[in-house]
Amino acid sequence: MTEIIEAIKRSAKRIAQEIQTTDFGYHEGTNESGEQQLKLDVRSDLIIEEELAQVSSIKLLASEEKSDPITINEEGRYLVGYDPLDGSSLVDTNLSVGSIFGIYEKSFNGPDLLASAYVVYGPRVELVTATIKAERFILQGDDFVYLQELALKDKGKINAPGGTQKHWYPHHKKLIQSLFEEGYRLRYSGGMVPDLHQILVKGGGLFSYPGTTDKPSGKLRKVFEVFPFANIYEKAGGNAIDDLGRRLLELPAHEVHETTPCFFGSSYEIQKVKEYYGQA
Ligand code: AHM
Ligand code: MG
Repeated sequence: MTEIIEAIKRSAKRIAQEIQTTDFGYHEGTNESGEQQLKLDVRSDLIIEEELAQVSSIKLLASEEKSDPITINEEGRYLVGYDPLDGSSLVDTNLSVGSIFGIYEKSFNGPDLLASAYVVYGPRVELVTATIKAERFILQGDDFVYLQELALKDKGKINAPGGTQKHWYPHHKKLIQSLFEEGYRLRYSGGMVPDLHQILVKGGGLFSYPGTTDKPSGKLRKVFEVFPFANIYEKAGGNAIDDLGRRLLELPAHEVHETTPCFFGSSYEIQKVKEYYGQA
């Protein structure tokens, strides 16, 4: 596990450098979700593959940018699912982006996730890991320096509602509106890494990416995005559920690119989600 985290740190430093220097143009091709890939998506994917391929305890790698998992070492214990550059469509606007990693054993199902991590490329480069606790590190020079344990309070002040409002279901509109009526503030950049990071650092709130009339299963992918963040939120004392009120980490992934509606927050906001979704 330590070796994997070290490989993640090496890739984070290389990707941070790449963001500074690679142009923002498109690569010729789309990913499995049908999204056009940037050169930066493809470069970041290669960097992570190169670094993680050096870790002999890894059996399989699955990436948001690859159709199928690739084998690293048949005898390896761990399976790693990653999103090399989440929110990359924001790079041209100079907003923050991130990399997300889930470390699994046996399968890419939620219950088999052992640990997770993400990197935020913003004004600073930060790393958050969740093995036993959720811990925050900041890149200073060549080292990731420990900053703090991340712990959510029972209730926050931030509302980060994803998805296109035109396609929200009526009960979801009511949930979001009710939080604003309680005094919650809108904080949404469109990058799930900085949006979820902000809630963790400020101590609470709700990030939602619901199922919508055009995308009933939502947009965010279980293996690369949802399960890793669910683990981090739970380790920080928060909750992470789907639209049926189930713990996200109890869900299976029938294939690695599968998506799910998802809600991450402190306990108060997650209780509100359950009420408005009829699961309380
Ligand atoms: P990506 O992995 O292709 O970058 O997509 C994931 C991103 C998340 O960071 C963000 O929460 C979401 O897409 C926003 O999507 P949209 O703007 O389509 O609602
Ligand atoms: Mg992504």
